[in-house]
Amino acid sequence: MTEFSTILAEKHDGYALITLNRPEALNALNLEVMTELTAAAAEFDADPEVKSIVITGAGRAFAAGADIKEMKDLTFSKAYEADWFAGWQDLASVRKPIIAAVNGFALGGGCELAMMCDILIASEKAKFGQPEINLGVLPGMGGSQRLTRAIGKAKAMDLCLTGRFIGAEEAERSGLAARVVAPEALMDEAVSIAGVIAGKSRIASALVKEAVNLAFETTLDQGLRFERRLFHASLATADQKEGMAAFVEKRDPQFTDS
Ligand code: CO8
Repeated sequence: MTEFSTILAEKHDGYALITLNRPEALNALNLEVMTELTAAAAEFDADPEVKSIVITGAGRAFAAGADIKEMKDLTFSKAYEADWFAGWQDLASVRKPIIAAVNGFALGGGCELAMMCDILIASEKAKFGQPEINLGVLPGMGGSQRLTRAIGKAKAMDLCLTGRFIGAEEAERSGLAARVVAPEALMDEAVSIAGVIAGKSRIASALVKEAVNLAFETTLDQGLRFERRLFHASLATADQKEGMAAFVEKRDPQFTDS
């Protein structure tokens, strides 16, 4: 595993854990974090022993947004020419399930990073928001798009136009978080979800992720057709034969990710 300086990247049995590790800056996302996190995620995506990736933050934040100190003197021409922060798209392209374990502030780019993940679980202490409006800008890593799709126009406009923060309970009620747990139970919950995913077929997980994500991109008719085709394709896998045989034989399946 490559050595990183702004994140911790660890491989565990069946899953990987990435911890944003700039607690003194509330894990603000700078270019180095983006480069390291996307590189670590790509490495784990390519590792057959890793079935899912958990992302969390060290200290009292998941991530308090893009690094304002890095951004404050950025100019349009520099940002445009470098297509600044486009690299985050690499995380959204990871094919394995990513679990966001949101331990504290998930603001601006931090909320957007959590929304790039596939299962978002929140500690009761988590706070979500898109406060870019307070800085004279707007969300830039998907907040206007993924948040609107996740919680609808009314709430997305509320959060993006006022910059107010919402707690974990409101995030779950709104459809942003899948589960809320006590702070001390957060990592156990994330690891337990990773454990459940580790028992499934890696191919089936990737098919699920691809199909669900397409729902954000396409019409219902095309999405349904795509889902059906993927289902047809799943019949070509050894894991489908094993999964269905195990059901009929009343035993646990032994998937081989093939
Ligand atoms: N960037 C840089 N440093 C930060 C950030 C940040 N986003 N957030 C916190 N910090 C730093 C603080 O400056 C402080 O450092 P220092 O000790 O050196 O002064 C340290 O973290 C602790 O923060 P606070 O003292 O402010 O802690 P509080 O408990 O008082 O407040 C808050 C916590 C409420 C989270 C507060 O820190 C805050 O409001 N942070 C900024 C939140 C924010 O506005 N986030 C949005 C940033 S913009 C963005 O994310 C755009 C993403 C799209 C990029 C564009 C792509 C094209």
